[in-house]
Amino acid sequence: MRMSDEGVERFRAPDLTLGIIGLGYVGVPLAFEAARAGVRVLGFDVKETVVAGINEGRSHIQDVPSSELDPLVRRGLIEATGDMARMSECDAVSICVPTPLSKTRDPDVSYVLQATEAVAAALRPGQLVVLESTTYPGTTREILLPALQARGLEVGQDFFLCFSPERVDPANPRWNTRNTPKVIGGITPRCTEAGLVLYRRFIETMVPVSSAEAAELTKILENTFRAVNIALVNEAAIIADRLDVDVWEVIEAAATKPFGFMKFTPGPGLGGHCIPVDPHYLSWKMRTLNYKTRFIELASEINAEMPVFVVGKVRAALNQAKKPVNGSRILLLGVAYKRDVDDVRESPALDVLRLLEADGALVTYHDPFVATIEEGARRHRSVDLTDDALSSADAVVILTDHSCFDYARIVHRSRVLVDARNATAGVAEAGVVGTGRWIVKA
Ligand code: SAJ
Repeated sequence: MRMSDEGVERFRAPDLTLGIIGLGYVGVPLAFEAARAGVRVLGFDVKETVVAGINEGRSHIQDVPSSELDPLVRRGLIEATGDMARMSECDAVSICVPTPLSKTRDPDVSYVLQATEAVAAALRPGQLVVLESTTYPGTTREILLPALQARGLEVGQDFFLCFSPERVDPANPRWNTRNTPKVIGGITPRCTEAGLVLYRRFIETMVPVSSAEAAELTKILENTFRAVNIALVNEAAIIADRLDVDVWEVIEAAATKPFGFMKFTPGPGLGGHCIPVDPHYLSWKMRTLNYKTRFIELASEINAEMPVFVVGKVRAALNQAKKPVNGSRILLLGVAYKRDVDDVRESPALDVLRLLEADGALVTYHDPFVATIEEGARRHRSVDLTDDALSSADAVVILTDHSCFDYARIVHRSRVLVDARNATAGVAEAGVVGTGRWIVKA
């Protein structure tokens, strides 16, 4: 069975249909950019609410407003479905499903496997398949390729297969799916070529590399770089604390170096669904090759220590106010994993909450982006940030430095205040108590 003669050129056709499996923070912006460039998109998702919402022109993704999605849906350029059999309608398929960690902190590629099975079941000559989900080097060749070739089709001849990592940074005001350079590596050079033809229709800059593994490792390196450097400044914070030095002052001073230094800032730990997770995919893969990725393991240990360090500061601040943690009313400000997002996945704030409750504190939180959180068997609701909520708390703890917070008001109204993000640095009334600027009032 030979590929249709069009081969790579097929992906230039005006009547191309691009399938996107997974309509989340990666899939929806990808669908949006492709459709805006005139490529018909058929999105696949297992959540009926997501499918229904998209088909009604409603976006559930911060970075793609419904007002911009709706016209594309009405023009028939974006359609969503839960029917995986419709994969056969697609000339190309981008797989944008989650790649989380399992409970044992090992790669969970179950979503990738499910998507691969659906693509393989409908695979036909001429199709291009691209995995975008962040994963360990070797996934494309070891998992997707055998499943697809089992259909009797030859990669690079009868179909194309690539890896092209997503580089979506939610809420980033400058970089989006269209203008962020996109790496791509195929199982064969013709696979890479096919991927370049497709993506160059709606991505400004494509960066071809020599193999799927090179593309997979590129993405993991990018995010491991962040995890390790964040761990470095977190260890610097612990070191500075023991030396009675203000780590933020030191980092600001180091950042004046115009070359050879890149600023990262300490905080309550490492959150998000990318940075804390992706390096463990590489660790796991390298263990199968009898190699221990020491930087990754050490960074993970140090980043995991930060919630304990912050709780230590809360304990010290309450102690100065002659109060035990046990029985104290503690208000957490911000539980999202980083500023101005609504995502709590792997958020260190949840660790801080868990540790304080384990010590008997009565913990509430306020986060304008996060209405409720499930912590163990407990459900917490975000409380209103009233003056009374601030002044009646035995301690207030800033864990996420959302831009919308009025830090002068928080400093003024709080009796005891711990700042894990140095968010109150510019507030005149913020007295520094103890080392660094962790304890702002006590
Ligand atoms: N963090 C620090 N100190 C820092 C930077 C981050 O403690 O100096 C913490 C954050 O609060 C958060 C975690 O680390 O809890 C991760 O922060 P992040 O800025 O890396 O945020 P993410 O997870 O949204 O990372 C995404 C990534 N994008 C992709 O994977 C496509 C990452 O590669 C981007 O570099 C990052 O956004 C970004 O630059 O914003």
